[in-house]
Amino acid sequence: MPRFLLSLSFALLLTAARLTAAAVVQVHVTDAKQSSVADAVVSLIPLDAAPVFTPSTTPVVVAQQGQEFEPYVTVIVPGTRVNFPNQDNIRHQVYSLSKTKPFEIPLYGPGTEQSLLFERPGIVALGCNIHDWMAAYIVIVATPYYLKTATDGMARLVDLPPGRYRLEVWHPRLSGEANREVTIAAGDTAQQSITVILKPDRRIRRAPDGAGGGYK
Ligand SMILES: [Cu+2]
Repeated sequence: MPRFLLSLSFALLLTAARLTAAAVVQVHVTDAKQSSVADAVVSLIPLDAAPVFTPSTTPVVVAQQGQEFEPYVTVIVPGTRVNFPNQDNIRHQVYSLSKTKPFEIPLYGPGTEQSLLFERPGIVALGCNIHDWMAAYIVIVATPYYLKTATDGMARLVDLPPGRYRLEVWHPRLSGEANREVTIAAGDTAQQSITVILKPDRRIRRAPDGAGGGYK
């Protein structure tokens, strides 16, 4: 092949790669005081095509550990099963009053596990009927593109097909809504900064260790 044809086809190949190359979006979530916000759920919902997502095949775990839920915030897609192992030496009674998935698991003991399927997108606030301070959230998002912010308030979403998305941020203490439309170009590494208004932390403080709260 003549050299110019070779370089032409190489150039065309490069262009094609650039048009379809996956993009990266780095989202930084801060509060009104410009402090980084951890445990915020960042999701990108495709607007040009219906999102395709598959539930995780490995079990997603929300444990009861030291009379707390662990982790505090869990993000999954619809159709995901979540296991709730009791890793304490006392019993717990996990429930949710949320519209997305109201449930009440009967009291269950140390070393046992209960499991539930989450089919609808939405927010599920978890509580324990025995330990008032126990609180956690399961966020079900209908998109494969999601992450929780780390302690530096950052979420780095990769492998994004180019196109238009609704960028949504959710946090347990979010006041109002936090979303915007973004257009992602092929091969791009985009930065997005989102400031959220957070309500005061009203979590119930647990009793100091040894001061009660156990229920055998
Ligand atoms: Cu409990």
